[in-house]
Parts: sequence; C-alpha cells; structure tokens
Amino acid sequence: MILTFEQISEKVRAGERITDHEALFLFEHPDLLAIGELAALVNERKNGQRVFFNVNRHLNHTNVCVNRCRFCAFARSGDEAGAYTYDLAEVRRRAEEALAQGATEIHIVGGLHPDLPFEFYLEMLRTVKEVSPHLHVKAFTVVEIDYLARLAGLSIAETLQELQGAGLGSLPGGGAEILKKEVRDRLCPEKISGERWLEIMEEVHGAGLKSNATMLYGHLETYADRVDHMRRLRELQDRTGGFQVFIPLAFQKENNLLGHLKNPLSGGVDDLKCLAVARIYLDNFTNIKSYWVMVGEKIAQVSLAFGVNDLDGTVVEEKIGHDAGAASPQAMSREGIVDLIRKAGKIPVERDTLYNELRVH
Ligand code: V47
Repeated sequence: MILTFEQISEKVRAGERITDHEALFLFEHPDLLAIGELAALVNERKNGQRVFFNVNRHLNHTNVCVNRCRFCAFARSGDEAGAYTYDLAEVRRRAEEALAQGATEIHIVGGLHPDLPFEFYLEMLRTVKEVSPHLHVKAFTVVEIDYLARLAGLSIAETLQELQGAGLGSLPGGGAEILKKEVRDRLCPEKISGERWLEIMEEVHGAGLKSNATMLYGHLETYADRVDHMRRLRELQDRTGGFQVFIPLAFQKENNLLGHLKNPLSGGVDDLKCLAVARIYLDNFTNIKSYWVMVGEKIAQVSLAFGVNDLDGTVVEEKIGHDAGAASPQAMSREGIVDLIRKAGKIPVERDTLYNELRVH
C-alpha cells in the first residue's frame, strides 16, 4: 500500500501512534508547513499555548577529556593550550553569581578528566547546595555517570545514590549523539555504546531521577538513523516514563573533525523538520525543546509554530556549542526569552527543572 501524508495526518489527528516507516515518510516529505501544522496540533493538545523556559546557568567544570569525539570542539588533553579545570572556589563563585541573577538551576557537565577523584564530584554538588539548597543541580550525562562509577569502583546504582546524597537533582540528556552503532562508531568510537547509554538511563529512572534526552543531528546520519534513535527513546520512555523532554541538538561545524561534511540534512528547514517530526513521533514525551544555543534565537522562536513548547533557559555561559562556532549569544536574559515567546503569540511560563510552573509572564 502506498503511504500518503493524509493517512498519517488522519492517524495523528485520531491520537494514534505513528510507525517508524511513517516517521521516515515525514522526514522525506517536502511539505514542511504541513508537517509543522500537524506537529503544532499535537503540541496544542498537550500544552495549549504555553511555552516553558527556565532561568539557569551552565557550568562546565573542565574541558579535559580522555575521549576524542569527532564532533567535539570543547575537549582538550591536560597539557594542551586552552585546557582548564575549575576548583571548588570557582564552582562556588559561579553558583553564587547564578543565584544572584535569579537562577533556579545549575546545569553541570564536563569532560572525562583523567585525574579528578570521585570526591571532587561529590564536593562540587555539595558546594552548589551550600550556596543555596534551592538551586536544583542537573548534572552529568550518563557517559559521565559510567566514567564516575568506574572511577569510584561502584555500581551505577551505588554511584547514583552517592551523587544524590550530595545533591544531584536530575540528569541532562547529553551523550546520546546517534545511538545506532554504525554511526556512533564513526562519530565517537571511544564513547560508551548506545545500548549502554540506554541501560544506564534506565537505571537513572529506576533510581527515581528524571532526565532529558538529546539527539545530535546534521552530521553524517541519515533520516533512518534519526528514526532509529527516536524509536529507542520512545521504547525506553514507554517502560520508565523518566524522560522529561526531547532536545535535538543541531551539529555546529567549527573546530572539529566532522566540520568538512557537506550534509544535505542541515539548515533551518531541517531544524524545524526535526523538531516537528519528533513532536509527532514521540507521543509519550510531553515536552520538545528547541535549544536556542544551537539553532539560533530566530529558528527557536519560529519552532514554536512547529510543535515546540520549551526554549531551555538563560544558559549564561555556554562553551560546547560556542567552541564549535555557534553564532547565538552566550546568554539570554529572562526578559529576552519572554519577549521572544510573546512575539510568537504564545504564553511564556517560567518553570523549574522538573517542569513545575513557577510563574506565568
Ligand atoms: O552530548 C557536542 C553536543 C551535548 C557539538 O539536558 C554538540 O537540558 C552540536 O546535552 N555541535 C552536550 N552539539 C549538551 C547537552 C545539553 C545541552 C542543553 C541542554 C541539555 C539538557 C543538554 O552537546 C553533547 C553533544 O551531543 N555537542 N559537540 C557540536 N559540535
């Protein structure tokens, strides 16, 4: 039977789950506005006109990393120019600054440092919580969790328990890249496998922690690889319900080994399509986030008409995307995000990390 857009549209309008084949059809379909309209309908049923954002600050405690992911412009070896590692006083200073600026979340991720002891990570969490017990610490990708567990000689469950005891509140969604082995082997051969990423995520959710999920796109993957990636996330979400949000991350080309790629699957149209298809396919995710750092403020704003209901936060000090050439600013103010959402005809809702509403603007 030949598949048509109208058949998929009817299915989605009836609230039915679409298949991988249908998601692939949508990615290949040339009518971006039709896909966007369908995604907007799905989003409106879930979230109405409300768009979430938060006031947060990123803190990348070190760029020293034992891995060399080919898309990464952030990592350094210990003796390389530009390598840095914050001490706890620096962590405290940045957390205090964030608190003074009204942040409710500190987002901590960093390289896999060869020498820092497990105790440093516990102290880092405790330091932020000393600055304010009300600051939510969203920290460490599951790639870091795997590394910390090996460093500490503990199981994943024990590692999570230690980190939770020191103040860990939830996990960001990084390190997922593209989960499929054939692509992952070319992107980041030293990183934990896609299967391991999912396995640890399941333990994270089992420990009662919420997390986010990402997908790095626009490099050497195909549409089918994206659908495969999202299928695995959808399956895990069916089992645990632990993912809060899906965040596609648009590949930034500068200063990394994959920048030379002439990927036909990239650019503003592809950013919007990726977000819209995710909204339609990931029927068990409440929130789809457009990360303005990677797609830019204007595409992020337009994406609010393509199924997106979350714009991340103020961020303040972003290194991973900007080291790779992101053209967006380093930070956005609360007022700037509110203005951007209002001008898209939506209602700005400030949230905390766990998606509780703090204030309607
Ligand atoms: O895993 C690395 C990506 C991720 C590049 O959970 C790149 O709320 C584009 O996961 N071009 C880390 N992306 C960042 C991340 C994140 C960001 C914001 C919010 C949340 C959240 C999570 O950054 C890495 C990798 O996929 N990345 N290099 C690059 N050249």
